[in-house]
Amino acid sequence: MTRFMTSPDFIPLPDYTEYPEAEMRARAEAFYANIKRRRTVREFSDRPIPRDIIETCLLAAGTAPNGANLQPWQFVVINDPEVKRKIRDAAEEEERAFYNGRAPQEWLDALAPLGTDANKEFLTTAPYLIAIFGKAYDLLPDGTKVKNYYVTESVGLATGTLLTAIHEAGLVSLTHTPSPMGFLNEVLERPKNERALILMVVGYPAEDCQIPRHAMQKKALDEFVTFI
Ligand code: IYR
Repeated sequence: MTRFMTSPDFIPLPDYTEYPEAEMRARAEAFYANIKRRRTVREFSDRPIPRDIIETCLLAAGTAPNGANLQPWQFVVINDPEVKRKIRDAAEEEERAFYNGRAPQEWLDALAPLGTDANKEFLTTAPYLIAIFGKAYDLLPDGTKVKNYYVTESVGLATGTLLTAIHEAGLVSLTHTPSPMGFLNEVLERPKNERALILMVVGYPAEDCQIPRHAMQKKALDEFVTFI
């Protein structure tokens, strides 16, 4: 990819499709009906998933809008059981510290309805873990640093796109955020311009998978939207 200054070069908007208003409405409603079925899951099956499906979902994630189209992200896809084990051990160590003192009571109270604890079995059960890193800067082959922009926003947008693609494919996910996540740089041998922001867990739900009822409560439109 070119990182030196280039002048603007425009092409006609490719592949845009306009729908008649009624169809637009139906499509928006159909999308909402589908995406509202998405649930975060913490109990995964160990059933394997073909890698090409994950690759296609990642290609979808890579289309997300981002700062200056510098695409300041790195996705590390983990299927190796030994690496999953290392991640689980390190994550559980951080989580034990979190649940046994680091987290303020107010935070623990907010988490109480989810029933989460330091045990992260899904990190070794699920077929795929995807560690998502934001890159503060890129390193050119000669060692020059090139700054990236809106890294957390960009990674958030790409992660949302990935999550939607995974749901659309018929799989489930968990956006896991063990905190702090510095151990992912060590376990995955990532350079220091990369900062782990989310550890996504992907797979089929366990046969007896349950979710907290609390997760079903979504705000009504007028509780989170203001029209002016
Ligand atoms: N990282 C911890 C705690 C946790 C925090 C939030 I905010 C959540 O929405 C869920 C969990 C854990 O994974 O258990």
